[in-house]
Amino acid sequence: MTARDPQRVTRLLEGLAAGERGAISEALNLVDDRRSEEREAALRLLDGLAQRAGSGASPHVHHRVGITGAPGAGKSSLLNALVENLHSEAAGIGIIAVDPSSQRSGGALLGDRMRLSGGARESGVFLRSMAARDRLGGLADATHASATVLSSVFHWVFIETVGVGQSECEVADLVDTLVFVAQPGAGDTLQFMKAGILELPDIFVVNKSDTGPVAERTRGELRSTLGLTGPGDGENWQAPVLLASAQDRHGIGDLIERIAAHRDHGLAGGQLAERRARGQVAFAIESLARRYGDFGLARLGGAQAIARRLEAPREGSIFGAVLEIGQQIEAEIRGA
Ligand SMILES: Nc1nc2c(ncn2[C@@H]2O[C@H](COP(=O)(O)OP(=O)(O)OP(=O)(O)O)[C@@H](O)[C@H]2O)c(=O)[nH]1
Ligand SMILES: [Mg+2]
Repeated sequence: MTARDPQRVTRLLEGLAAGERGAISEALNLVDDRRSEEREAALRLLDGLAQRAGSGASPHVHHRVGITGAPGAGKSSLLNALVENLHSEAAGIGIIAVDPSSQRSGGALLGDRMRLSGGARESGVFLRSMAARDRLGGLADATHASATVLSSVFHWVFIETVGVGQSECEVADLVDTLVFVAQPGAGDTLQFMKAGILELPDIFVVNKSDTGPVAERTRGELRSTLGLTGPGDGENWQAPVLLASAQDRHGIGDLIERIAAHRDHGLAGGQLAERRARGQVAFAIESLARRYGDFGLARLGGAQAIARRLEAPREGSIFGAVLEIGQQIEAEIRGA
């Protein structure tokens, strides 16, 4: 397919630069294609996007935000409210909804609601659902690649995932800001303490505040539990615990302000750049491991050695580095 259409990557890069919806869809399909013959084209496309971003006025022009939380906590509803609120900014919004299963499709629900809210298609909101069930924990490469495509077009990129512990760890470094949506009275705090990942979210929001005092109580619990992990100072971001109601559109403006404040904090202190670099390495290792297996990685000294190499300063994008390392692994295998 690639051989028959050598101009495909160039055409997609042009289409994305023009913000064409057809090009966005096709690019997302390409970077999510698991067939090996499409892999090189996907990496070349991503490399082209990264180079273009690097040559722009600001390398940090977009903002990737993860929305996580238990099933039914109201992630899609809150996202819908955020999108309505951000609409007026006209900066463009891309959304990746990682569906936990085919039965409960938050992404489809969100899509339906956006159609209901009207005008979303024309006004620069783009939604893509990804099935999580056949990913076997491998969120990093598909999410990073899709987010790279969307953030080449849109200022805001939201990624909705169902949080059950492991997925927060996976997604935390793939986004600039991680928002955890808690259910009133659902024992989220306890679950979090057990999983030992309370420190991952940058912002907590107890949704469904319209249901009464139990939301306020959950907020208090979360706050005191977070207090145990030590107070923030000028350098460390102290995760706020907010109250909101997606249903009543309460607390949405405050949530947006905190999300923006977290990005500004990370930009000023350098944490944002560090985090993006970690996310890139996670992407690269997962992508190489999926293609070549542990056996292939061992040819270049194993995953840790490759990660160290990727952490070192490099010319060019992470996608170019993945292509190059892949070629080296292939050469080693051929030579063996
Ligand atoms: N009372 C109340 N109900 C809400 C609120 N936000 C969401 N809900 C309801 O909670 C249910 C789940 O909402 P979703 O937005 O689909 O939740 P989700 O976290 O995206 O769910 P999954 O994607 O399936 O994990 C729906 O019935 C919503 O109508 C809120 O602020 N108040
Ligand atoms: Mg949902």
